[in-house]
Amino acid sequence: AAAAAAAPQRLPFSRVTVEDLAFFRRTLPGRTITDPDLVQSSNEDWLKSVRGSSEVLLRPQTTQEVSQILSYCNSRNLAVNPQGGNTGLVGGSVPVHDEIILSTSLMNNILSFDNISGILTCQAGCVLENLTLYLEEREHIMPLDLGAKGSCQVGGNVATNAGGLRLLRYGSLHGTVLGLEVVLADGQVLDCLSTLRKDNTGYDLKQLFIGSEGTLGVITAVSILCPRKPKSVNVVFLGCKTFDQLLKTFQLCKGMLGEILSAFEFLDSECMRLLNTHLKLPNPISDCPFYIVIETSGSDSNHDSQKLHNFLEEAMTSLLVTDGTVATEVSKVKALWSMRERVTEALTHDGFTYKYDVSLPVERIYQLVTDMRRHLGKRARSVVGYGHVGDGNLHLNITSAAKDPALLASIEPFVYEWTARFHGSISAEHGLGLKKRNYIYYSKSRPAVALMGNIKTLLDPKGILNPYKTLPDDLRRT
Ligand code: FAD
Ligand code: 2HG
Ligand code: ZN
Repeated sequence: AAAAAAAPQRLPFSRVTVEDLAFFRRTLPGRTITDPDLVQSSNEDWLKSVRGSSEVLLRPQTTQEVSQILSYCNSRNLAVNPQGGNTGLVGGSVPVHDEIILSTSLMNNILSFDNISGILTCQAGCVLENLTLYLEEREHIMPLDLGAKGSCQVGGNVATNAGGLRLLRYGSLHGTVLGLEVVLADGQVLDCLSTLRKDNTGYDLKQLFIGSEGTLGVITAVSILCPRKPKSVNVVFLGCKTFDQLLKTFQLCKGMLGEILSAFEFLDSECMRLLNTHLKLPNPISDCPFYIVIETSGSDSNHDSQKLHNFLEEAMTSLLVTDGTVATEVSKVKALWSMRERVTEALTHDGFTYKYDVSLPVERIYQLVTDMRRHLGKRARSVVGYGHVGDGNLHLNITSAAKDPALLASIEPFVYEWTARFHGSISAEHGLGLKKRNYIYYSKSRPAVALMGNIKTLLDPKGILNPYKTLPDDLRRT
């Protein structure tokens, strides 16, 4: 089972029988996996921090198959764990006990793309990077981008309401997802796969499933609004002495780059140390306490570079930034981006990692890192801060040589209380999954959580979909 302290008791679901397996094999011939070696990697999360003990991995290809499986599991009272690319960071993507794993990996067909509207419709198991490559050939891009792009799937992105590196420009999936097809717990197919920008015919039901982390239904297809591929992209990597200067640079940047600004991200010198040490990525500029990654995306390279030049001149002469480098060429753009995208990977080599993903008023975000450092002293190996400054979203990560319950007790609830004091969110973009479910009350009122519970009961009366996740234990019906 999962991490001892967090592992909830198994609920009284049925156990998989030989008759159940026979049904699955008839429904999904050759795609009902029970070889423990093959099921193993789907039982463990990307961070290798939680592990389930499922003995069955199902790989449907069609919505109809998903519907048949869920209808059967619901009638048999068998628990199901929907799984996409298994890159989730809160323990939501793997079973806690013996839940059946329902993987969308083989549901990877693109259904349609409208070149005029930019609307893409595809199955949930399409890998984000493959969609990006498909769209780039058609002069478009996905409205989201994240470090896990090579493995995460669009269904998983929608199920977690993933934010990522472009949210500042293109907004959240609550705005860019136009339609969803979802299979409900009892096997009913809910077709909300609209491809309309505007549709006010009553409640916008698809929104319920965006960020529902596999607890309300299995997303089988997505239609999403994709922006045009920008003709001109520049990336700037800058260094600052203080976080206050970094914030002033953000303000200056918004004013001077305006509509071409597409990302404003940061990392601290501790992140840089981990990139240097564990991934051998050299610092592209001189050593500074803070680093900024700014991306511009526009339609006219002369116009964009003129604006960028003016901004950089102002940032340098006003001494907001101490050093910097600019990239326009694709390979250098990628290299600068990897300094930000690969921090998560670098951390995995530093030891056991405790992850926090909070939203706060932007001027507060780094204060949490310095307060945590002071609070923990020498007990932690590294305390690092990075994230999506433009969205007021900090990633605070703390490492130690091994799993350390005493260290954890010093971090939590300190970090949650700190966040609640400034009316922040204890999960800005990764969701609650298994690890954060019981901390929901730091960010949501009791009536709001109770209403979530009622919605869960309405859509999944037997609670078979991703049990033990997202909703706090005190709501769970046994
Ligand atoms: P999984 O990990 O397989 O599943 C995640 C959750 O969604 C689980 O609860 C699962 O049950 C559910 N789920 C998956 N597919 C479906 C479906 N079809 N229907 C219903 N439920 C489903 N997140 C961000 O928000 N921003 C980032 O910048 C970001 N960067 C990352 C970088 C790295 C290196 C890594 C490892 C992770 C990162 N993540 C980020 C976290 C993660 O949430 C995203 O990677 C991604 O959205 C998860 O997609 P997935 O297909 O891997 O889903
Ligand atoms: C990012 O922005 C991801 O890089 C991962 O959301 C953050 O690992 C983390 O804490
Ligand atoms: Zn992030």
